[in-house]
Amino acid sequence: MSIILYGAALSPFVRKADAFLREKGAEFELESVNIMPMPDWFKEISPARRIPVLRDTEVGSEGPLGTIPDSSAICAYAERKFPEPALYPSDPYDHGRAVWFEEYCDSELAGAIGMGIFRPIQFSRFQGKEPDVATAKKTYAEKLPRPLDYLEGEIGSSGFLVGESLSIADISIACQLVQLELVAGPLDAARWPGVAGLVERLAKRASFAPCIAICRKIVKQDPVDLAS
Ligand SMILES: N[C@@H](CCC(=O)N[C@@H](CS)C(=O)NCC(=O)O)C(=O)O
Repeated sequence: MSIILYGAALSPFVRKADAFLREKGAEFELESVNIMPMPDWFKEISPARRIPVLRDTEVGSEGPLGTIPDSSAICAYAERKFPEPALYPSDPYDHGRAVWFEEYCDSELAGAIGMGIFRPIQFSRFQGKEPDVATAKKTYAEKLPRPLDYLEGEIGSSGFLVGESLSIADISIACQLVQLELVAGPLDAARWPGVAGLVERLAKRASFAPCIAICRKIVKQDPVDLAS
């Protein structure tokens, strides 16, 4: 197999690259890397010390040659390597918007969900501690509504963020919200119907389902109710 994706299913950024490659119908292998602590061989190919990193063995099979770090760079690479189906719109404005949503979800949404909710709940559990529900509830109440309200208003009548078909924008939002769902249950569909519907549809796709199934086996505990 020429493509290897290094990472761990529980990372929303690995999930993004994984789902993107699956939507492309690309053959690849997800090779698990434990980053706590990060092995030396992986540090050599991950200058930012983060997962995911992709290796294309047709380009190089050892060391940094043939590797691409960062989910956004990986998706941009995969779009060129496997052009069909296109997951970045060809229209210049739509393309710009899709890249913007990718960036927004990877930064604003990921920051609130990852640092403010997932870590306080799940990392505490991994360490054998009680989940820090107070921090997660505060984030849910104070930091999550603004990005979700914004994204809710951007979802078109097609049910997608940009244009009439699935794009990197939809994959990016779903990857982060699956992270929320793993520890806090489904998003409030009465408050954010467009976002909740989009995530529900994507989570059922063959591109997302395998990774989510692995994550559910890792996160065994019942979701924490953050809304009350
Ligand atoms: N911008 C990066 C972010 C990747 C990232 O933050 N990955 C996390 C896991 S979810 C990581 O590797 N963290 C390592 C650490 O915090 O030590 C991307 O899109 O790939």
